[in-house]
Amino acid sequence: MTSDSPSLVKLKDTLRHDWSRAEINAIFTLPFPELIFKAQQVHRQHFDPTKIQISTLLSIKTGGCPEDCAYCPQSAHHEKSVERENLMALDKVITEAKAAKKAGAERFCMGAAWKAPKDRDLDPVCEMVREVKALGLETCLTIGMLTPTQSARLKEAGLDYYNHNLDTSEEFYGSIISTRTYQDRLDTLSNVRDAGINVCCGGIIGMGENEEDRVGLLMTLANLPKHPESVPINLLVRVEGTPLQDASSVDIITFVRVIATARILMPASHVRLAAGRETMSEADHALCFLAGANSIFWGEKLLTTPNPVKNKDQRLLDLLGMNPVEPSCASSAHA
Ligand code: SAM
Ligand code: DTB
Ligand code: SF4
Repeated sequence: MTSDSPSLVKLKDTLRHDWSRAEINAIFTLPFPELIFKAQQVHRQHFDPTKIQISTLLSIKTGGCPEDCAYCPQSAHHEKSVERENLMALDKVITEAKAAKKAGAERFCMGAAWKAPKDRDLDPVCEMVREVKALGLETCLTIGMLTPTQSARLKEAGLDYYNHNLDTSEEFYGSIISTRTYQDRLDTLSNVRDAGINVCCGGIIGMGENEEDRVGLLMTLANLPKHPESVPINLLVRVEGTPLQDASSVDIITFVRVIATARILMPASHVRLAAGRETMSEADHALCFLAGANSIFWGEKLLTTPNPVKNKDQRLLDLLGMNPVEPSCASSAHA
């Protein structure tokens, strides 16, 4: 593991966790050229702007989810939800992880459509974490709410990151999900953090939220006791059969403003351009990277919906003169 240089340590010391709504709003609404310039300045203090962190997703337990998240095709509450499947066998997970590594992924993120894992589910999941890590990949899970004991077991198995999104502002949250509360989400984030696992937490843009909700989400994320190491910003994938199938689209400039503001508020975090890239042009991608996004999901599927194929992403990075971060040893999880 490489230790941070003294100057980077100093920069990290200046991270803030007391942003006011007015301050965030002032950043979010800056004239676009000023916003991008500021985001670029901050990005370059912490990262090489030509490097992109690469993660690959796998749904290890698909469909039949008891939660009612309005955006999600895996919720059993929605009419046309995806077919329910059992937990994937370990050998299949390993085959997929090997393929992801070969394709250049640094991190392998396994998702399960659970409200929370049952304690008996945790044994096979811990085994997956151990085996994926042994391949030299960083490990990430997103399997619902966790208790402190479950978090500790996953840490012990070698889990590097846990993804658990706040999705939107506390105020708008109730219009999107009724089966769990915002506080439930915050509690899991705190359990994961206390267990010493890196946190991946972000949200979705395009669910009918307003500007205040976008600012509110960013304020909650940036004012957590420690910034999430990864901040995924998803553009809603409007899936037929979900209550949000006809949600109004969001213009790319607004989406880029969210990315740039996240970059400025959480300067040392990886900001991930997550779901929604399938409908974005190369120029849209370039704007997101200029705004400070420095991570993507690589591979033709997210969990259940399509993502750009690898050739297309490779062409994009070639066009932009950008490169994936070199995979490091999985045992040295870093921010
Ligand atoms: N069940 C677990 C949970 O909700 O934490 C993990 C899987 S869940 C699919 C992970 C995240 O994917 C959600 O929190 C949400 O932010 C994102 N997501 C799900 N469906 C999406 C969609 N249609 N468009 C964009 N993001 C989506
Ligand atoms: C995140 O913020 N986005 C990813 C990952 N974390 C788990 C998931 C996106 C899912 C998009 C809908 C689907 O493919 O089912
Ligand atoms: Fe279930 Fe997660 Fe989908 Fe919500 S987002 S319905 S919790 S799989």
